[in-house]
Amino acid sequence: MKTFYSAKHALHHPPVELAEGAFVECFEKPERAYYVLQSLQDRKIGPVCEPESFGLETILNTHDPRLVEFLQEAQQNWTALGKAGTIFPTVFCAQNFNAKEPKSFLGKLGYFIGDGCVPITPTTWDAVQSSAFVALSAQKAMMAGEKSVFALCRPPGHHASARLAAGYCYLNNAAIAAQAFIGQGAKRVAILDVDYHHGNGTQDIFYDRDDVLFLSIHADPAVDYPFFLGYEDEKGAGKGEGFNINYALPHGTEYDAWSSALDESLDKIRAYAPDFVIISLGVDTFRGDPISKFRLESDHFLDMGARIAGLKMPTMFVMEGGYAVAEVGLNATNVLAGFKDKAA
Ligand code: Q9C
Ligand code: ZN
Repeated sequence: MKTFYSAKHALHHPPVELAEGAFVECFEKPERAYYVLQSLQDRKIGPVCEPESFGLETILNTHDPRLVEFLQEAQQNWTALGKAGTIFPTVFCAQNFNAKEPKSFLGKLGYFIGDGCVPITPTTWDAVQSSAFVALSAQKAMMAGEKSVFALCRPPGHHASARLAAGYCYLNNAAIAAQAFIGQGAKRVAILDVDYHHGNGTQDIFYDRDDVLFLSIHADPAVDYPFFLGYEDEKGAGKGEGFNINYALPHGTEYDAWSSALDESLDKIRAYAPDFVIISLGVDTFRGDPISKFRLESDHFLDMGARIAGLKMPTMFVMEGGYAVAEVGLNATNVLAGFKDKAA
């Protein structure tokens, strides 16, 4: 299985994030990707390839051009205000999508950023763009006939919606790839999000569509991030009704219950018969994860990969969360190795 990876992810390494009322060291840090890369090289998962560059339109097919422009120009606007250091908003428009875009950059920060978990530094955009290019390069390889590919994206993407960055995510890599598949002639794409957190950005992007089936297995939003979306009664709207499926599980969930939701998800994907499957691969369901409360063991990720391979469908993995840095490599590559062994 080919992996796409760019060292440019390390250009995004803010000193702090805002978590529960305090500035703390970022959980989403470059070491995460280094450990995953190291582990998949040690275990010979397959060749590691550099991504190529793509035109901005590949991103604008999914994202509001104003978000992209905001991210590109944030640093110069911040500097123009006489400010230095990492950019954080202090106002938010509370996900009110009827809100008007303000003229003031300080207001725009709250318009385009959903929470205190998406710090912006002078080199954040370069890393964010390269992460999207990693996903698009993997998508292109799939389109050229690869049966499975791993996009080692960093920063992650699934909390970013068309116009809003949030939860360590700036652009939605999995959604950008799904849109590219559709744009290049795929009739149906399924996105299965196994990250601990609900993929609220991805859900939002495809909520009214039937050409992208979105399924997410995650912590109950009543008690965990992203808090405002991810309930099981969110089933899609209009043409998209029935094409959004959420499994909201309680804190403390073990693999037994988690894998039942996985099996149900895989049955729904089989019934949908997509041309391509995208796995939003977060491994923050691991019991040792510092910000999560599920109880998966490292070996369970092998079984997860094997069950996904049981679909026997072209499958692209896109890295999302996973913050137990010492084990993130083992856990992520266990999914890929479990998939590979079963698919072989
Ligand atoms: N005490 C992803 O896994 N809340 N994003 C952090 C820390 C934000 C997670 C709170 C969690 C965002 C891609
Ligand atoms: Zn997560």
